[in-house]
Amino acid sequence: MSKRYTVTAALIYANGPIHIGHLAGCYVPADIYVRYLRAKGAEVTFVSGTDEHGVPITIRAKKEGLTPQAVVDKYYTQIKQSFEDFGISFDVYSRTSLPIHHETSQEFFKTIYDKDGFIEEVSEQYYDEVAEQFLADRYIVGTCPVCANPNAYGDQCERCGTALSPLELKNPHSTLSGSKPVLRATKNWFLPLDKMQPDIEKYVTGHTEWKTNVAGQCQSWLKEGLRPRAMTRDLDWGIKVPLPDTDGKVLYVWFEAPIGYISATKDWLIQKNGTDAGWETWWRRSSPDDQDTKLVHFIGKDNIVFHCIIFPATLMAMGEDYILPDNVPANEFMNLEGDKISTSRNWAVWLHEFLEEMPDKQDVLRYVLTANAPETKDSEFTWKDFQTRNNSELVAVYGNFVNRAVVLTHKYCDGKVPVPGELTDFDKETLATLAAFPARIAEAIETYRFREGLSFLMDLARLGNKYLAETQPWQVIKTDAERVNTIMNIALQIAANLAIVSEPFLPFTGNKLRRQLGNGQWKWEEAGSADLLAVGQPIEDAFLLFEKIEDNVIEKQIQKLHDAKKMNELATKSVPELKPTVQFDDFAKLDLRIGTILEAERVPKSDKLLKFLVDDGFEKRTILSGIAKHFTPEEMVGRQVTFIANLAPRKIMGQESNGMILMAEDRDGSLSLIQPHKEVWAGASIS
Ligand code: B3M
Ligand code: ZN
Repeated sequence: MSKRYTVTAALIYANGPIHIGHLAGCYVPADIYVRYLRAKGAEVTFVSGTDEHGVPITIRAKKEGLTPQAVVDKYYTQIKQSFEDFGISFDVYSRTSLPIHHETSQEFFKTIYDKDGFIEEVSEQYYDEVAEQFLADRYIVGTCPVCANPNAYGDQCERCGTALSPLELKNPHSTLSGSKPVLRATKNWFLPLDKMQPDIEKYVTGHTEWKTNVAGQCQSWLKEGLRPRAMTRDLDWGIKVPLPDTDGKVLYVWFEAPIGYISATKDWLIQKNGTDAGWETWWRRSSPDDQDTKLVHFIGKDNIVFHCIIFPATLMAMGEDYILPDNVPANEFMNLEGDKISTSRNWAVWLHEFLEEMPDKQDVLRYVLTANAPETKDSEFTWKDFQTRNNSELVAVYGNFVNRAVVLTHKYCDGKVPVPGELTDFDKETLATLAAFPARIAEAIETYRFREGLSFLMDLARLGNKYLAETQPWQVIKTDAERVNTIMNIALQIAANLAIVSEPFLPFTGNKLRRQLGNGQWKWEEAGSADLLAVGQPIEDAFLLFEKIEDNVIEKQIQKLHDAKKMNELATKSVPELKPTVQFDDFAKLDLRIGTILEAERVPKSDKLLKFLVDDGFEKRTILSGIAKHFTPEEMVGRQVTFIANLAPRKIMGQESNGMILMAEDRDGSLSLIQPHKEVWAGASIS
């Protein structure tokens, strides 16, 4: 084992609340890893924070009608709270808008610049002359050259998935002003990744232990050949480029954000000690063969190349003594109820909402997200699975074992850890199995196989259940109270072990269980022992660690998900496109009139049609209309309506219709009659 660990979890954009996908992809695994390391007594710092620059922030600000600063302030607070609530045990939750980060990333830029580590290049970029600014790729929309989608972005077409550059778009226009952007020359500073390729390749291929999804993405980038990448951008929201005459230029967000891990480490030390002295021990080697600190980045799959290629390249450009990431155990994505999680479509389980409705179920969610973690491929969260895993695993296996051990101890052993007698072969076998568990769990965690680690943990609870089921203390008590003492001692020792190995995965439960068993302060190294609990130690009264979740709770959540998506669809639905222009003469051919409905009835065998008798001023005419799902015949009688009076008669379901009643369709699909604002004479013509 290394001596010291610097563990980072992605600096998420502060442009919205966080959902279960974030937790599953990066934060829960990172937290399991760190809690385990701490329990082992390793020196570790666990840093994260929010990424507060870049176009995602400015886009959100525009959408919410706030300043970028107001957006990041709002979401920083909310995101930080959600992580705390779920027990993600960061040493510091920092933010990239802090002065310490601005200074640190500017120093990085300046150092590389002074070493001639950048190439300066003038290139042509799109400029919006109305908004008076250069346009980030996301601010340019045009027609996709591949699939002709008229709403493709400058970096990607979301319809066909093609990665694009703004220059490839046909009919580009700026989403800021709607104007047609012009090309303008601008100078930027590029990291020559092409020249660095041999070093990067050596570094990446040296890590044969990386996960295949991670290694695969790196290999495909390397195979294509790395290209110089601009580390500055023409934007106004971000960290100023620390060079003269660079107004309107900021550091590329993917240059500075990973440096945010270093700034966060400094922020942590400043909060703790009043100074950032000592930050280097977490990030730099004291000598070429100093291997004491291991750097691990937890991220989601969309951030792989930035952590495995671009950030290491930045660190290499800084000098040889920077520690490079030892591992980047990125996860794939978690889907939700058969569909991709999507913030824009509001298809997500938001953490703050989950907690409002299930305030004591953090561990249940941590459990389900880990048991289903997208470690090697995309995985799926469903509410049914959440319920099943809670009811038939956490309640029926884990909770049931602990509950039985505690209840029986109170019943047969006066609520105290009893004196064990002689061990049977079965006892010895059980204890030997127990002793092997912690190492298996540890190995799984150290190799980033958290799903497997969690399944071993549940196997330990199963071992406890099996032990009680086979030794049957409730039978034995009738004849042999001493034997029951041995049985209960062993069952309680298993429970204490369960508390230790649960702590990384299910910290709330591990802690409750530890307190129930007398508040022992065990280290990971003690796990496996059958002597964790001293004879005579009082055990607290039984309480339920997990509660059954009923069907109606789950149904409500599923309904909520669909409702939220629907609401979002309605809110973002745009009005139907305009039809092509018609000439006035064409319009004048239509005879639009007001009529009064005299009679209304349903059309037999049709659930859509209503039949009306309408007073049109000359006579009574029959008009059929497909609105039976929206109006009853009774509520239509007596109303004035707008209708087309000169539409050629049509036969519908064997009945002749002489005209058409006009309706407006609302956003949610409901229909509204078009009526004069005061009663007019039947037959009034509309022009
Ligand atoms: N902010 C992307 C994201 O929020 C980016 C991660 C930065 S990690 C240094 O998904
Ligand atoms: Zn396309």
